Amino acid sequence: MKNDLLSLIKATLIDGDPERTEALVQQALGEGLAPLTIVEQGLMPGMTVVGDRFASGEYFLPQLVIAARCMQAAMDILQPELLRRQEAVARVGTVVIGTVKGDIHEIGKNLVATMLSAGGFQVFDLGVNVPGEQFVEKVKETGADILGLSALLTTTMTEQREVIAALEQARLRDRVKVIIGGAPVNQRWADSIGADGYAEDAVGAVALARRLLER
Ligand code: B1M
Repeated sequence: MKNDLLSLIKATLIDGDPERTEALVQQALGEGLAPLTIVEQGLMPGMTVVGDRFASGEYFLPQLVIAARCMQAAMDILQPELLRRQEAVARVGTVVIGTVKGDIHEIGKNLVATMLSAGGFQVFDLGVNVPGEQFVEKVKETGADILGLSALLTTTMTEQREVIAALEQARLRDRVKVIIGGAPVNQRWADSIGADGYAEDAVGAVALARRLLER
């Protein structure tokens, strides 16, 4: 039954029907499904199909846009739930996060920011298309422990390296841990640009951030 509901949610992204996504997500919560399960087993698989169909030329930009709308409608409902369930967590550190310059993908970054907040971090989310100088300024201003850089495009992942260079130039690199993520990047890329860590998903990002602050 729960799997049926998750499959239906997945299908709404593929079909591009935000109102139905919203209704089914409400129903799933009402039936006791955990918000993160809805994200990981309903919404994200749907988004993966949309992305694959876009890559193969079967779908075009409008289908990407509407799938993003479905995701956003779902996250508007799920985000408060994700935060509410972790209310009692003690404050563990401060994170500045954003999607790098040239890149406007925000869904994954938003999810990472939400999970970090739920995991006890104070989060300053700079949004999308963030220039390196803005990351540097915010790290300076907030004294952040962690800087999170999201990139979804092979053409923008190199910007993560530029931000690290900008931190070095501002003599802030040894004061902040840099974590990176996004579909085209991996641990090897993180190592090659001198980041402190890479996380594959939002849950992994929280675990990584906590681990880095324990050292
Ligand atoms: Co675009 N897009 N897109 N897109 N888009 C991808 C990324 C693409 C892979 C699709 C494809 O071809 N299969 C492809 C990139 C190819 C490449 O470079 N290798 C692509 C392209 C080409 C483009 C455009 C260039 C299309 C065009 O205009 N011709 C254009 C670029 C715009 C720009 O940024 N300058 C573009 C535009 C868009 C929309 C605006 C329409 C929309 C985004 C809307 C929005 O965000 N508000 C969009 C979407 C929706 C996608 C796909 C379909 C879905 C992305 C998504 O939201 N996934 C995507 C295909 C795909 O990923 N399957 C695609 C769900 C989200 C929860 O996952 O973002 O991966 P994700 O985040 C995960 C992890 O990656 C990780 O945790 C998250 C949660 O688990 N993570 C981190 C992310 N950030 C992290 C940071 C961390 C740690 C973990 O630490 C700091």
